[in-house]
Amino acid sequence: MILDKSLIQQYNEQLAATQQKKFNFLKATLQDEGHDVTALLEQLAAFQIAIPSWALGTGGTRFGRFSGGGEPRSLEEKMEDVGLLHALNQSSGAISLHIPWDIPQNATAIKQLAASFELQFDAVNSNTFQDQNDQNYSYKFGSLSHTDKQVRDQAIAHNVEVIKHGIDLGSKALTIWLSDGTDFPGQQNFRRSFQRTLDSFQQIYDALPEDWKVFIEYKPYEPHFYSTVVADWGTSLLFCQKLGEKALGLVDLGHHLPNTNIEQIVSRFLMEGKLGGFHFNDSKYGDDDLTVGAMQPFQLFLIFNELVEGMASQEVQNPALSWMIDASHNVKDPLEDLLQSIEAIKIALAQALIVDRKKLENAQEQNDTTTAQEILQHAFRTDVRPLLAQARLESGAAIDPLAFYRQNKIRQELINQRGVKTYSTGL
Ligand code: LRH
Ligand code: MN
Ligand code: MN
Repeated sequence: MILDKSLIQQYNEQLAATQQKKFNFLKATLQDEGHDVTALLEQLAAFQIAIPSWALGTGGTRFGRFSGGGEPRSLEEKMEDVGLLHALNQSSGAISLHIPWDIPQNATAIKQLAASFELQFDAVNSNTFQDQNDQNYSYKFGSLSHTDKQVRDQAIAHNVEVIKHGIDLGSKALTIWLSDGTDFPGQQNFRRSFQRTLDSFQQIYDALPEDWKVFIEYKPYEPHFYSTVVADWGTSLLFCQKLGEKALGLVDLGHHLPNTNIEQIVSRFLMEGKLGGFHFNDSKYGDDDLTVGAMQPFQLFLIFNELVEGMASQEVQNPALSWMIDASHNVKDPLEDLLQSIEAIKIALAQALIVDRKKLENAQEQNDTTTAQEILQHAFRTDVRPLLAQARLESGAAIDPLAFYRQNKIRQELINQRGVKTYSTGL
């Protein structure tokens, strides 16, 4: 489904007066506080978040999937959905593919299609956490860490294949998430598992083109429940440091034990110039993959606070980051869910951008804890939504993408085109 842009314009005209009123008030407030509102709008408009190809259908639990209908049935239709999101908010100008869930059969045609929706390809993801029908060896007891060299070689070859697909599409990074781990004490030797994995990573690293990066994603448990090989940010960093410059850590917000201070992890990675990117989602218990900002918006803000501070600091030398969503679940329309996630990410970014950095630094130097806390709370409690809406309006997106989506019955239109019983590939 291709959106007629004049529909968005007409819709915005209806909301323009109210938007103007809200924006003028916020603009004046922010200017009084010393902010350059034009610069803020530019930063917000430029910020793009990649949509995972596996999040466009319902998913999210191991126990069942309840399709709402109209799900994309092919990679082409997935890209159409991302194109739709991008047309609605002008903030989703990239897609991240999971292979072999989404294999680009004809890279040239896929690239052309992407260009027609103004989409780029962010990191490509490999999958050695599931067995495929045509593979020789099973990953039941691991892939890149496996005790058997033949299994490791098969998993390495898959990653090299994924890099090739990425090259054909113009992607510049490979994300590796390993499910490798153990379920019982004594099942494997921790040190040897690490060393075998390092050796496998090294071979994949050697296959990376000059201008590519590899992101090493960590996760403490699931599907294995005693240990995982890349369990935490420390292990990820260790691998990255051993591998070299192109290897960077990937922070999936759901991949932490409860109450972990993720913002501090972000700061540490940045300090070492080793942060590659994010998989945004939210959670209450574990790797829940819920809509970004649904549970812990303050944590999200604190993460962005570290990012904004770190990326602006002369002391930090970190490459540009990959911003990706990794969320999928069962009860909401996936497109609505993604619109909400993007909004939450941009709210956190905008709030982090309006933190009074000088005053905060001063309060920190003076050990004025109350003032430091007040400064962060003030930014977090500012309703920045009119700023986001203004950035959208000025870039031709819908003032309120979700309301537009509902008003124009887009899901119904997708169901009419694709059918009620549709299940897209993914989790
Ligand atoms: C693992 C994970 C990883 C996978 C994706 C489907 O939990 O976060 O990023 O590639 O889910
Ligand atoms: Mn992830
Ligand atoms: Mn995950």
